Amino acid sequence: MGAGFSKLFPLIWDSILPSDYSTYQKSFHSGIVIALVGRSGSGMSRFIHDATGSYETGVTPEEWRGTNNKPYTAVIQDFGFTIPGIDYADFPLLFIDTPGFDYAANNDEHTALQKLLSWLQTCKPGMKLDGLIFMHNANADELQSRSPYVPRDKVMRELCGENWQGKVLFLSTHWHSLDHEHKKSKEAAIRKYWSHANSKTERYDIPGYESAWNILKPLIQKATAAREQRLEAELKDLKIQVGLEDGVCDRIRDILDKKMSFMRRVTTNLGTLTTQSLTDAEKLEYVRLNEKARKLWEEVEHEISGVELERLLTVGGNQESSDETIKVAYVIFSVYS
Ligand SMILES: Nc1nc2c(ncn2[C@@H]2O[C@H](COP(=O)(O)OP(=O)(O)OP(=O)(O)O)[C@@H](O)[C@H]2O)c(=O)[nH]1
Ligand SMILES: [Mg+2]
Repeated sequence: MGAGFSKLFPLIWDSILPSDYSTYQKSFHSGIVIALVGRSGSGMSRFIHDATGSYETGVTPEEWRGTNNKPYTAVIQDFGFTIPGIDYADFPLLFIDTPGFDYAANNDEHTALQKLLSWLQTCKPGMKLDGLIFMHNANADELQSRSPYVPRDKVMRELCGENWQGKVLFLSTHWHSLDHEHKKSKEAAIRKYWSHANSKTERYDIPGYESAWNILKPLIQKATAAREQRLEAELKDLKIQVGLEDGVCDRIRDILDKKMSFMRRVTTNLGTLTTQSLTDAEKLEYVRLNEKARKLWEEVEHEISGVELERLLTVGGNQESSDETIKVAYVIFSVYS
């Protein structure tokens, strides 16, 4: 019963239950999703490696560079990450690495985004990006001779949702090998090239863990805040549709609030040199929170009966409940009946 019920309100149960990487395999996705597109060799895979400390095999090896004009990342692929010591359900971060383009005909930002969109629609239907990073190697001269990039609003909205501008970032790499004069002209070229995008530009000056997280953090914090709102909405639905008692709802909300504020703190520390992961006190706090969540889960499972779920299905729940929820409920019910 419990596992099925958790599918009705996935975010809540994902957040209060300790879980493992199996959540990553589930068909719906409630995680934080960051995709990278760019010129081949601009450093997309390297950026994922810098942030996660793994994914080494995704990064172009020395011997490949200059000997092959194909992108090293051959196909679009996702790479799941969580903060070491934290369950994936609590920090479900998914990077999407894409093969670089080369600015030949039909092989530029627009084609890369179209391929990314098709991939998302096939592999992760309904998923919207929380961050879309355009990578660019500042050493390259191509931008000077190209007309400014004009984003296609429809594609951007399909990829990132409304207000996509705040989720998009132009990130330039390979600055260390440029002298002062060259830096100035490259910066001017980037400003011109990106002038229609209405999104931020940043420099990835010193490649590594700290810089990568400083770039990711605002995107992740925004995504986390949106996730919190969705959780709050799920809790409201849970209360109305299943008729959970106020006391139980308050306790679920209390655990969610505590976990959210704990995660906000841990997320803010990402990228600081001293806090690579959790302190001993944070580890203990996290274990206790999860223990409390587990106990609450057992109580809720006890409290929610098949009769209530049946009522939800036959009466149709609250008028405001979405068709989607009812559809999921039917699937679950057919599994349990
Ligand atoms: N990110 C980054 N990489 C750099 C920088 N300077 C040199 N590199 C090297 O540039 C190479 C970029 O490789 P990848 O990240 O694999 O390239 P990619 O953008 O994923 O390109 P494809 O997979 O070929 O499309 C790596 O070997 C980096 O070590 C820098 O300032 N930033
Ligand atoms: Mg790559």
